[in-house]
Amino acid sequence: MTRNRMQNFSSYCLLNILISVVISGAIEISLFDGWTVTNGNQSIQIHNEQIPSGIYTALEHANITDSVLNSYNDVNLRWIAKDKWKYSVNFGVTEELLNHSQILLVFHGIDTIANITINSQELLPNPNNMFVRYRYNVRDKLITSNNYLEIQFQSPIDAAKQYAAENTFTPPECPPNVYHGECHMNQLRKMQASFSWDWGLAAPSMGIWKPVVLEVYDTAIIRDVTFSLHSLEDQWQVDLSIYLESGVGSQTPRSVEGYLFIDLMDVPETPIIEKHVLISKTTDDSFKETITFSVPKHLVELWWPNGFGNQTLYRLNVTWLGENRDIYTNEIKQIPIEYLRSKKVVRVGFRTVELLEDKTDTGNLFYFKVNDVPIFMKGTNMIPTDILPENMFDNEKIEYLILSAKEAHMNSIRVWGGGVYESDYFYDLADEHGILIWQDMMFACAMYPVYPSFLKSVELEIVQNVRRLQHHPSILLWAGNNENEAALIQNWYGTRREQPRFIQEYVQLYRDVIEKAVVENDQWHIWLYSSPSNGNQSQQVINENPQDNNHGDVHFYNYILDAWTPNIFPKARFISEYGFQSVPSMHSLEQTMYSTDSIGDLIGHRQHFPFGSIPITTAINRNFKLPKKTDSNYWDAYIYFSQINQAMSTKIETETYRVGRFFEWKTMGALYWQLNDVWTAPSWSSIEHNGNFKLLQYWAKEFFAPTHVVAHIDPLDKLNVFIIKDTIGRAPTLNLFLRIYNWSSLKPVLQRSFVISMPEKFVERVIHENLNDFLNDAITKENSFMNFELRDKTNGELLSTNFLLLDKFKNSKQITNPQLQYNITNEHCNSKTNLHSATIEISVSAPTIFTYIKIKILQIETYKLSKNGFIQLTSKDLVTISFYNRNCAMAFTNDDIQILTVNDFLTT
Ligand code: BMA
Repeated sequence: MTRNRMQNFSSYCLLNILISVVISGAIEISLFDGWTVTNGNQSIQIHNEQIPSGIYTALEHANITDSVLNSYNDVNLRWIAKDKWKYSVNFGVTEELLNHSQILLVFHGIDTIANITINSQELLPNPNNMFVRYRYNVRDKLITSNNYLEIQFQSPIDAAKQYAAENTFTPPECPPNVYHGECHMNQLRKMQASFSWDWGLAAPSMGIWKPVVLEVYDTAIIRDVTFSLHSLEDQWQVDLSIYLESGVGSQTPRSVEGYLFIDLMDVPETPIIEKHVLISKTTDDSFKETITFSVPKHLVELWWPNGFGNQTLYRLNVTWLGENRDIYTNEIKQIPIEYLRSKKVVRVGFRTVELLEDKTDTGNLFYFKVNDVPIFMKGTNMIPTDILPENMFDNEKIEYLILSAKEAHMNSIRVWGGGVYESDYFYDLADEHGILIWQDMMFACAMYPVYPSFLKSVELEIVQNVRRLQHHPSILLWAGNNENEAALIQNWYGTRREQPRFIQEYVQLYRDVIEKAVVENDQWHIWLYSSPSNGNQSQQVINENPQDNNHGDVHFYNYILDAWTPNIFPKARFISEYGFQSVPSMHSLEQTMYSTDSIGDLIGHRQHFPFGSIPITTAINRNFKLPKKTDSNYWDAYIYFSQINQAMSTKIETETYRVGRFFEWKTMGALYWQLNDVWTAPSWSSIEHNGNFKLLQYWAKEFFAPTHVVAHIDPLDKLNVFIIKDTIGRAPTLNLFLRIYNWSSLKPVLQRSFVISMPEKFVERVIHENLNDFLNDAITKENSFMNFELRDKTNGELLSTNFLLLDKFKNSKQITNPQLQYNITNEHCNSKTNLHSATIEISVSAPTIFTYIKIKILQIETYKLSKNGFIQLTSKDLVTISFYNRNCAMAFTNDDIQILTVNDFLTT
């Protein structure tokens, strides 16, 4: 994937060359290019750096260091984060520009503790929150010819240490040693995972991660537009809040006067609203105007989550036209229109969302309805798209992740609280593809300070980000934090000795500051204090047991029990995190290693989980037999088995939750941990850092299928087969085929078919029989397994396939050498796009377990197979492969791949 650093922002200004463009109406000048980056003792100077830029990226661009993601560079390059760095730029402005009333220097994102001067004058306040936009009035500080802007960054490691020493004890102080991380991340309003996590490296960057611009205008500009809907009988009532800005601090005028025009552009039948307004300043220096109007329901289509309908979006254009007057003296003045006008277009969708928590005998349900339809939320949790924040605007990468989720039939993603509020583009794509976003606020696995300036900064962070993101139809809810309530109440970080203080501080932060800021800016979305928590019915900020299966959402991790057995999983309402680690492919590991590195040591170094790889190895040993550590195929086998175990355990767990909707506890959400990775390391991800799918991602497409067949054996040895149908509308009549195979033959030993007319229900149990009734001399648990196929009876379309193992592979008898052979055919390469694809034809003579295509060539970074890790039950099967950026002159041959199967390890 290529890096595309500025796609999300307009970038128009080269050093000392000013190109003014009308963006959102006001004149905006981007200070994009020509920055110099210098370290503390000035021994390093990098010229012509472009914004967004962080220090690790700048050094890599200048060929001073290699990537922090390679080899042991996470530790070896730590000196970067311990130094102080300066970003500086020279720029000129025209005489004409200096005549305008408002000239603001706007930093959309500074990472993190910085001091800014322009022409040697300090700009205050000093930035200390990377999630906040900082604006400075520079009208009186600018000169025409050569302005000098300098941003001095303090090492975040030092700053965190210093704040921790100055403030009251706020645990956890340091991450576990195996993280190779840094301490006191919670002291800074910086991406929490940048100091290390159990899946990620520490790369505590410094820099400018979003654009720096000069905003020039004479009246006001529109910063944000928030949008809320009320569903009335045949109308949508739309409530808009329009937030304007004019200057900052004492230079903000007391009021602004002008016209607002509201145009729902894609619904020409709705009239353009024009309103003359005189708006007074609010306490936060903005100017808020609310406008309510209605849209007849028949004129617009609903917006639906993926799998339930279309994602129809409408552009809403809000334009401001200020009066031709001086904003301070009110004197009439001739002002060019571009300095009076500001425009903001947001895309909106028409949908309702509700959280339902109906009372039951044991507690409360917890589920969401969109447009009155209960939605089983299928999806995953997302960690930051990159460990370096300036790289989070790689739109190709964002698109790849969202499309991969969509392809796997997901309808939801939780943006986890240890990362960042993602880019506008991320939420735009979620809107377009129907991915509901559970949005955490950026607080994770820690207690946080509550001193007044910290809380003020948090308040600003929440207000700005809620106003920025609120209009997206994909946003489902805001949640205050990740696991901080559970951590506090279960004493994860030694808070018990001062529990009353920590409880009081928790309430202060999440209720009095964050919730208040959310509600003041957005009453349309659902608010939850934490994940996991007990939902809203409990009406508690802190609950006795945030992990209560009968209330709200839970996070469930199991590293001890056998996760291939469904009955170990909680009977919970909504599981917003669960997952298993695996090791990334050899192909990806080799891309990140130096030739001198040993693979085992590197995996060990990058395994941050405090129990190490013990859970992975234990699970592998439960089901497979690893080669000896000294054997040459040990790591290949380990990687392969770890990925099977992850895929299989997550499949069984997810299917258990999907089936849970059938039972009285009515599970209504399964978001596995985690979609993506920030580097190539053992982790819970289903997509590796370079975009390659682990087996789990291939399998997710199957276990999240909208219409799906699931078979489980319950503790009483009963075979239960369920049909799940997530879609709305009548389901077709279905054909269910149950086949039993011996491991030794491609011919089923038993076949039964059922005709099922699916009722309106979303889950139905269609078989509930003793397993023993299927067994006999020819069909034993050790020599057989079951296969299921679900088809549309009318047109034969295959809707879902599944399998059920009756025993552990280790105990199985008759697993046969399948005489696997493969051949590459149909190779195509488009020399313009370099899009290269081929078909892998695989022939076998016996059931072949979890056929795994391993790519050996390193010249391609990302590849995608049509499936992987599948049970092959036909003598010939075809898998297509596509890869990017591979030179067409290089043929793709049999030697470029290797195929592993479980059979290889069980038959001798
Ligand atoms: C949960 C998450 C993350 C973590 C994951 C795996 O606790 O919220 O903090 O990475 O589990 O341990």
